[in-house]
Amino acid sequence: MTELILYSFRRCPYAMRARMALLASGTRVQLREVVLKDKPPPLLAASPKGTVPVMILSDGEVVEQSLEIMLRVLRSNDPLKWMPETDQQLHTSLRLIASCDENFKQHLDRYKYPHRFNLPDGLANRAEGAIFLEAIDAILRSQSFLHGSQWGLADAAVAPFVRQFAHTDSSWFSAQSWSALRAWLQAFEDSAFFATCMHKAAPWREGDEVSYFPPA
Ligand SMILES: N[C@@H](CCC(=O)N[C@@H](CS)C(=O)NCC(=O)O)C(=O)O
Repeated sequence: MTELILYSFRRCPYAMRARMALLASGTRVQLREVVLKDKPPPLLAASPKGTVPVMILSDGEVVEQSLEIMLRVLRSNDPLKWMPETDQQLHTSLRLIASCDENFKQHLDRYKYPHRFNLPDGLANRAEGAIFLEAIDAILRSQSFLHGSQWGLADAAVAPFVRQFAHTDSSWFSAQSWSALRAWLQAFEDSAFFATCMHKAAPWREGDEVSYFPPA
């Protein structure tokens, strides 16, 4: 059978969430680490939009969105029970993820790289992003994880973005009153799961020896 392929970039938060879902579902893929400034032609041929992650299924189907990759692999195998159990819970998780992707991510980018957006600084966007983080902290005060009593889809989808926000100015982040959020993020960063997802891989070129995720 043809092996699954994942075009990925180690530090990309979208690719991180896809790799976490692959790991959680026990799905092995051929890993093709991409240099964003020099995307390999087979990636662009499969997915001309040119973002990562992109997963190629064994029948050649191309899955081009990180959340779609998560849902595909978890729907086919979910031993850790990362998928919400009810439609209502799935709806709640997807709403939170959409708020991260559609709103929080924009503020994160502007907070992190204000000059790219012709902004004098990222402070207004930091304040806007903080509204999402306050909401997450409130959820985490009432339940251990965004998914519920255990880590799941919403946690894996959102944590890589919260991590980037936190590391943009860690002293400022530590000074905020979000103790539940900080503990949740710290546990994620300290986990063996995270370490496996962040395993370093050399950039892939056509003809290279195959490397896999999860790594051997
Ligand atoms: N909506 C896409 C977004 C993916 C995305 O924007 N990835 C970034 C890297 S973090 C990318 O590939 N950017 C293209 C580039 O920088 O050339 C998804 O969820 O997969």
